[in-house]
Amino acid sequence: MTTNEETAAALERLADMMELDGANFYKIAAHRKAARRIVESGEPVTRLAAEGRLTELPDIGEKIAAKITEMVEKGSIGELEAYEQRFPPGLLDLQRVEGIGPKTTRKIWEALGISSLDELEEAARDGSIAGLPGMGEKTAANIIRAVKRLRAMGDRIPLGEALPAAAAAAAALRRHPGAHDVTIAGSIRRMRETVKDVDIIATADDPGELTGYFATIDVAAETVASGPTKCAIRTHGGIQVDLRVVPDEAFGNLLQHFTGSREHNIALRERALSQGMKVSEYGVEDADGREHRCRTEEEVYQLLGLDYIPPELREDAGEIEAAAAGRLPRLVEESDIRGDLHLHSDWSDGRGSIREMAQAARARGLEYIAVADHSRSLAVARGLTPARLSRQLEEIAALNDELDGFHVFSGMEVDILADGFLDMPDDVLEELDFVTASIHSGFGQERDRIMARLRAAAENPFVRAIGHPTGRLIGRRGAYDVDMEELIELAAHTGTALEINSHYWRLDLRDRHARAAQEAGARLVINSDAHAPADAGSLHYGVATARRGWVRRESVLNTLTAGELAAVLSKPKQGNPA
Ligand code: DGT
Ligand code: CA
Ligand code: ZN
Repeated sequence: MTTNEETAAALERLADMMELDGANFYKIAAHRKAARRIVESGEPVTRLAAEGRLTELPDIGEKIAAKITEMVEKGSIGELEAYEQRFPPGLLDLQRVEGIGPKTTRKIWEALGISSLDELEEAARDGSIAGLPGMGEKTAANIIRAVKRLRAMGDRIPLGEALPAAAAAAAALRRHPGAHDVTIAGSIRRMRETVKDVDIIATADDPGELTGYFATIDVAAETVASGPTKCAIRTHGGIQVDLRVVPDEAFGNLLQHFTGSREHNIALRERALSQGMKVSEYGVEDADGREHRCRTEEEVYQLLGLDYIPPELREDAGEIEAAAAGRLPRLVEESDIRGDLHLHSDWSDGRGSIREMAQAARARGLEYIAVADHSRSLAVARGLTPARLSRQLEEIAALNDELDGFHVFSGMEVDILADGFLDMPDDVLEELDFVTASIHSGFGQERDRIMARLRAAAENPFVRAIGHPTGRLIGRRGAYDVDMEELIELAAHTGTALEINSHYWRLDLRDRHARAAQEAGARLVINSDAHAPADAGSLHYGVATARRGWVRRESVLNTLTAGELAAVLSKPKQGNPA
């Protein structure tokens, strides 16, 4: 039976082949979007195809639905098979290497016959890549680095793909009448940016009945392993989910153990030993040798003489010492976030009107947004000229007259151009409420050039925030060469906020950089970078990243109310003394 994962993979492969073939950009993007929707869908694609309901999924039209149906019925897509005759499959691996697009892949393949990562790496080392027209030593060195990064990601899955699958599996388990506590554990509970698999801990009337049921839930495409208290399945999206059913009286011990991290657990165990205690997944033994089984994690930490440690902090990064001293931070929470200061509308590359984006934010409990469409140099994103921007301002003003209890701030995600200038004159930026400046080009520049650009942006009096400050895309693209210490310093003394971009590919600033920024007194802002109304929920990932970075509410600009923020924005930027 064809799984959603296989179908999505076939569509992705088809899109990759189309890229090699130089096909139309929108056609390729449509196939990729469809693949994502299939992975996200909780329903098996076989059922959707059999019932003729594929086009009910968002972003799936008749043409792509026909290809999916072909895949479901024949196990393959004819168009893809034809491509596979033309291009060796290894070319797709080359395309995944950062800095090598489809054009370069074809060039390298046609010139040197290279069609695998190993061959590519060798050719980058032995000078044959550097010898190709338009390439050089620098390209070859970049290729070696990029291949290394690609291999390091291995099979880890971005959090934003694993979490929906984990939530669906947990929800299905909770619907079983014999299930008591069902909790996601492991790296997902800690909200690590990538995860290997999903761990779920549960208690139940009859463990064997729950594990047996687990293998039959809609989310499960296949059973990987099963036993009386354990069961592992793979979802239609190809993600492994491990369920462990544990006794009620030790639920707290087991949840604590399987939440990890391994490093946190080891440090916890060592600290306990040094105080004459013991801690394991079975219980806590106190200094008098008495064994305690804990129903809750709170009891585990309490017995060890520690304040409760939120899962996002459990990385052995000082949290145990802080908990022992009663000095854990009060972390920012999703409900603290009052507004979203970076999202796009259909004025540039967004897929919702400003009104729709505002409504989606409002439905999520926010009280304001700032529209941050792209500036003109980003032509692929239909970036705004000053003239279009001024028409957008009229639309925003009209919308604000109409909205009650919600405010739309004007703004822009202005491009920091490769030469260091901003893509909009100061007299235009000055008219906007909230300007975010971001780098979208010149990623390969030397550190000095990158820093000069970021410095110019931070020192501009009208730039309130730096968007996705390192530009990394998890597993896909490395950061540009940012001196993080210097950027944080600049942010703090110019009063420019650093963004934690919530898109699960970005999570940029990442956790430890957010922590350093807070320590240096820089402001943070947690934004969705939403391109469609449905993306409003992504703030969850940004907040989790902030929490992993020990970030408190006071450090986050958009925890201010609309009125407080307006008051801040009515005055010039204010930094800390250098
Ligand atoms: P990952 O790689 O994203 O799946 O990360 P985790 O943290 O979910 O790791 P996983 O799934 O291998 O194990 C889940 C938790 O179980 C882990 O965070 C801590 C605990 N655990 C697993 N193996 C060990 C171990 O050998 N020693 C200790 N102390 N804890 C372990
Ligand atoms: Ca795990
Ligand atoms: Zn951007």
